[in-house]
Amino acid sequence: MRKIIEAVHPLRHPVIRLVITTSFALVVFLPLASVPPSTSTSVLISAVVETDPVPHEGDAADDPLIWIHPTDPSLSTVIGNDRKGAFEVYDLSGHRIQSIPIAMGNTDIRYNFPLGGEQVALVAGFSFANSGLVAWKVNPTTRLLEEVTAPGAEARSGGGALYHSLVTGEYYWFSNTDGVLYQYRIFDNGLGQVASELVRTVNYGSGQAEGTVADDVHGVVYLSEEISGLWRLPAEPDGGSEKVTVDVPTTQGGHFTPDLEGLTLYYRSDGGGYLLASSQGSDSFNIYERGGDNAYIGTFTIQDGVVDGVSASDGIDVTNLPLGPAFPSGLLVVHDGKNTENDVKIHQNFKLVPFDQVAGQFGLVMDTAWDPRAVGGQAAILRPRCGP
Ligand SMILES: [Ca+2]
Ligand SMILES: [Ca+2]
Repeated sequence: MRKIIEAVHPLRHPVIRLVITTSFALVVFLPLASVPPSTSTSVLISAVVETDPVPHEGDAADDPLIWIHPTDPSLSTVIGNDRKGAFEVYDLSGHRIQSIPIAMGNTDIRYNFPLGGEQVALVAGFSFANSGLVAWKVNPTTRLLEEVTAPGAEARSGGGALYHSLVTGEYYWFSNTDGVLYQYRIFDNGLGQVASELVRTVNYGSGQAEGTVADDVHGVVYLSEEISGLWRLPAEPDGGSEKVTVDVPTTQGGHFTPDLEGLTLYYRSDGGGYLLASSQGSDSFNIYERGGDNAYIGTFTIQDGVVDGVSASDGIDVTNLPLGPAFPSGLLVVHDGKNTENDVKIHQNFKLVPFDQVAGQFGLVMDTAWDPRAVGGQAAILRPRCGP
């Protein structure tokens, strides 16, 4: 079913509010009519920049995100976690400019979050250190993170992602934990700190899960259950529990090799774009249409180039927005599970890939006009999940 909902931003029209109630529902499992059989031949691409290695050894780095500078996109940063005890900010040359000694799980970013009388770029995620939500605002002058967590802010372990609703203007954190989706509304507690409250719980699966990404325009959330499937669910708190199958493992005729890990979305202004997923077991990445039935497009691998290639990737992030001369058509950032220097394995890091390298290989339609920094900041239209 397709429908268009005109949504006016509630900051301008505060009368528009939905009553959000905590709900608990079993999933209605609606498998896609057919997942096209695997025909993937991995296309080879190279990264052009790698970040400084994370401080801890072993499988430590995990999930990157991209913060886009408000006026000069070449000053944007990559923010990534070292699960063993560091949360770090890197410039687009890969150099570390901040390291916060905290063990974080998955994190995400949204813009224009109302906090302490201003609108801030908010970075948030689950912290192993306090078993709850931790949030920072990005200082646009220093480009560094400043913590703004309210005492006792809740979140669950596992994967997670932020979501901004075009229906209500509210912001949410999703925790994706062992086949259960927990949705928390996040808000200013009145003291300029980010608090959370659980508003929805959906049992959608049974296995270990991590990759999570929400589509603010289409109002859906994608979830990777590591060994069994890539799913799509409604993102609104009252959206119900209808689960759609996007993909299944190659052993079942699909296109990923478990574990299925990080997910990210490439937005286009017309509502089209792409969903990218890390197929960790094959050291590669899948591309799907963002719209329609999320049709599978192709698979690529990041091979050795000016920096070493990428294997066993956990988290990924992408932006369509040009980020200066090095990334004129957007940026893909991925975790590298085996970082090497002169063929010697060293601490893990993150690799930066110009998105046009990906797009060019698959004939993807790019859009450098969509601005993620506009999310939450202006009137917008909630689009139907139309075709690509
Ligand atoms: Ca590598
Ligand atoms: Ca390297």
